[in-house]
Amino acid sequence: IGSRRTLVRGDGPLVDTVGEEVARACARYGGGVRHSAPGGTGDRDTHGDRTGEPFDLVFALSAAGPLPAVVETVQAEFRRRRGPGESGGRAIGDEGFVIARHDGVTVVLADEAAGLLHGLFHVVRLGETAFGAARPPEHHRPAMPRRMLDHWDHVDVHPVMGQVERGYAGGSIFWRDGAPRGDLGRVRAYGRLLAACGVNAITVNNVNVHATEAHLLTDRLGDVAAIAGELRPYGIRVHLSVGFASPVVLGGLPTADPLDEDVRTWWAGTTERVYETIPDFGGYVVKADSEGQPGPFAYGRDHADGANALADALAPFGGVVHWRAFVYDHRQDWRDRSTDRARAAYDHFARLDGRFRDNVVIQVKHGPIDFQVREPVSPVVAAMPATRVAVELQVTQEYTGQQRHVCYLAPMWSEVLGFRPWGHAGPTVAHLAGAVADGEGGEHDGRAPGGGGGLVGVSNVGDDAYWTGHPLAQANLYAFGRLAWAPWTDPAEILDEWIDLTFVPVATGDPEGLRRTLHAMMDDSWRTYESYTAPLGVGFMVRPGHHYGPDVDGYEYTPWGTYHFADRDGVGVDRTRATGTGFTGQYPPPWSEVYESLERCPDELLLFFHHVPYGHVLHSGSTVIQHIYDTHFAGVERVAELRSLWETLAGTGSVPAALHARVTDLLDEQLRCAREWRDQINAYFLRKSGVPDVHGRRIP
Ligand code: BDP
Repeated sequence: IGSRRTLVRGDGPLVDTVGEEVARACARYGGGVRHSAPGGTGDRDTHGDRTGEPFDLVFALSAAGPLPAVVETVQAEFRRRRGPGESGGRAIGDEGFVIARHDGVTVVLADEAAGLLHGLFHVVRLGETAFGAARPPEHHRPAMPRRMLDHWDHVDVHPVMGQVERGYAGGSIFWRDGAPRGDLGRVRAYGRLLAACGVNAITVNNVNVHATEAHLLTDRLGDVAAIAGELRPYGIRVHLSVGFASPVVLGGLPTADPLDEDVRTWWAGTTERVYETIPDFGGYVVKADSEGQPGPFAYGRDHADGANALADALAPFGGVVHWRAFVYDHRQDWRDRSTDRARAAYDHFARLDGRFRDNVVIQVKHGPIDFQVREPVSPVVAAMPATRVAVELQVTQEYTGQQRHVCYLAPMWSEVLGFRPWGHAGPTVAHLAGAVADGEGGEHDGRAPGGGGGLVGVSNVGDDAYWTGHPLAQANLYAFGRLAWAPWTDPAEILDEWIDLTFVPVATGDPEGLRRTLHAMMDDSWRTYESYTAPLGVGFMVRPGHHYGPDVDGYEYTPWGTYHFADRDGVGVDRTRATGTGFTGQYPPPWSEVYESLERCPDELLLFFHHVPYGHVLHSGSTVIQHIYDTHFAGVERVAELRSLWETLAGTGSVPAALHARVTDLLDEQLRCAREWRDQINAYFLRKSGVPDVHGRRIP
């Protein structure tokens, strides 16, 4: 872009951002930019700059007429291709854009400025190809309307969790020691990064709302407004995590009962003041009756009563409440099988379907437990056809290596988004979360009337120089945004884009070699991580508290959870209807039957659904116990290979030296940790089962 002559046509803050982005690129590469508001005619006939030279690139808002002739041609061609009935005024859509190459000019056309901004980043992604052969108008628009990152940042430093709960990339970019960091330049740069990934909403504080952050809603709202001000030019709306007890904590009321009139008035007045300060405020995120957070149960109300009270306060301003379904009794009792943690969200929420306001989004973790390396898709996603549902992913790698291990998560997310709860003929999870594929009319079976709630990710960003601690963990941030925009994209293709955008511009070495090496390291890294950690879907074999490294029985005898039930005879959790907790019954057919059946249950989830003897033979032909040994040995070998692959890039100029050194150190830690996992898991199961490894390998 920077070496081209560019015309930016339109007005408004986001169009200014596009103009500034192009100007910034030009300052580096010597192109030229002309930014003209609607009504200007100088560029119409010649589609050239002041010197009469033709433009190479034009960004134009469809309403910013009269448009340069080349743009009009592209617009007409786009309409012709869309066919009758769809050629109305706003066919491109809120955040969509049309890109074409015609008559030697690359044209980006949008109905709204946000679309132009996304078009700009698309041109950056295309690189030189954007200026090659003629290309007919291509229409791009996000599949999901809301693509949101939730920050688990604390305003105060939490005594146990630190500044960022489950953060592995340094401190918060927003807060330090109870106050705003004041580095608004960094917040602006973050907005730019997010927009380039396709994200359009964030929450700026943790879902566990402690003393100081509660005040962000009222007397400290200015701190939130300052952040919103920096993110607005990149089309990103700010949301706030709020405590359900706010009317008591902040308003001095004796109750937070959602049906109490004073409570409702308090929420209405408070919310009105929020919108006076931040007119484009997104809404609230609430974790209620979960892990010690207050909620409607205290008043004998249910989660629909709770969510609707906040939704009513937000509705006049177009705001939404993201109400999390992560509700379980963390004092579960295994004498009562129905207290299975996996069942809890469905047991609480499914029966409330139809009772939520249109501006309530139920935010569901992708699996029924808690972001483990392998879980089935949460049955809640398919259980609420009359409710808007958002799917929540964990971009921060709490249970997947904490940004010290290479673990590219897009393949996992892609499996989740592509899962079809009703089998082949039904919609995917992406559809249920609101995704509309290009060419689809907009309605799809199973999607809630108000549209789906979108995709939410728990952010993996901090104040680290590489943003994400592990430089390769940036790929997860990028992939989150891209999958929220286009859930059907191949994870390997997303990785390619990320490699091109991140390394190729600075690489002096062989870009193809770099690409091959990074693919070899990252494509399967999630499965590699799974292979040397918790096997076959059991999960939670982590050290309690911080959740890094192995501890097979760390949580096994706590009331918070029981996850593997290993004894001398076998392992796994019986969640069947026949003899277990009955969790399989929360799925519609065919999955209720597939998971119930020991014969049909997929290997990778076997121990999530069944308790089996160590000698049970998997579909793969191996026994459970031999599978555990084999995958743990192989996983460590694979990490050693990753380490060698990365070594081949040393000194090649393909990646900056400091970055190379950082990743090398992290790979050393990954290898150390993978060996620790292998040895503990293998030793544990060897002792429990007494069954030796058929290959006689050393198990300490
Ligand atoms: C768990 C985290 C905890 C979060 C919780 C949540 O360990 O820090 O508060 O999820 O989602 O995975 O609220």
